Amino acid sequence: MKFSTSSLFHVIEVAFLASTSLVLACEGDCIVGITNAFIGNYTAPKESVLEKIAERIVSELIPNNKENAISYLKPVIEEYNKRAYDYMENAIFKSCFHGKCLDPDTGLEPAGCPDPDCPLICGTPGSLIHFYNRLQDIAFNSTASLFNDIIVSDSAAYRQVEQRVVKAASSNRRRRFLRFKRYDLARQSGLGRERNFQDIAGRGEKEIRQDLKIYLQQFRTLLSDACGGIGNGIPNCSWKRPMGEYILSFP
Ligand SMILES: *[C@@H]1O[C@H](CO)[C@@H](O)[C@H](O)[C@H]1NC(C)=O
Ligand SMILES: *[C@@H]1O[C@H](CO)[C@@H](O)[C@H](O)[C@H]1NC(C)=O
Ligand SMILES: CC(=O)N[C@H]1CO[C@H](CO)[C@@H](O)[C@@H]1O
Repeated sequence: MKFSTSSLFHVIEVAFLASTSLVLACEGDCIVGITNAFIGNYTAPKESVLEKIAERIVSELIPNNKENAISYLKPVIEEYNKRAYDYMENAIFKSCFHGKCLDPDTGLEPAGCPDPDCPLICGTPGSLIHFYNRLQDIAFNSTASLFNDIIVSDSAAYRQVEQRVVKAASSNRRRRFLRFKRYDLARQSGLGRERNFQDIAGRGEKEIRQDLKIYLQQFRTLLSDACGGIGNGIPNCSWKRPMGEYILSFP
């Protein structure tokens, strides 16, 4: 009696584990939750980098700027926010962590899968834990690559930023030019001075566009710095412990 009860239990337990391990994977809420968690965690480092870039743009290209520096970047920030979820989900799950965890040699699911620590790359919480370093690198790369995409692709959002900056920079040059001209007229020297002013006033529109793109393309490098350095394993953008707990909260 004793024997048969426990073996019955055993059968039920095995059947339960087998049936659940077939459905347990990082899908649905797990995918959405983890994607959003990384996007949320990147908010602070990303914003600090955008602020640095915006301040540099203003200080180098728009002296005497009156606007909030970050407002020049608003169109690309909005575009980024619009695309961030799909881009991150695609990078983490569609491109990497998906599918069943079956050992190619045995055709079986290895120990530790789907939880808590699964030694195959697949779509389970345990796999995200086992390959956490890879996961954190993907999240970093996705954050940096999306921003770069928006900049280098000459997206509509990027062109709006360009227009705003060029406009602010040239109205500024115009103001300075008028000031210079008044000074110049007062000194009663003529045209030669105007041409000279172009040199000190600095950049024409083309150069402003070039510089703007260079500053914006610093995003990846500055994000790496804010994260404590790619070479150091981005310690400040790992969030290994809270993220690990969160990942394992999914069955
Ligand atoms: C970074 O992300 C982009 C876009 O998802 C991808 O094309 C590229 O291969 C990734 N690079 C690395 C090193 O993962
Ligand atoms: C990384 O985090 C540590 C500990 O919170 C902090 O002292 C350090 O300044 C951070 N590094 C960067 C680049 O933000
Ligand atoms: C700094 C930060 O935002 N940490 C959060 C990262 O995401 C996990 C999972 O949502 C949170 O628990 C952390 O607080």
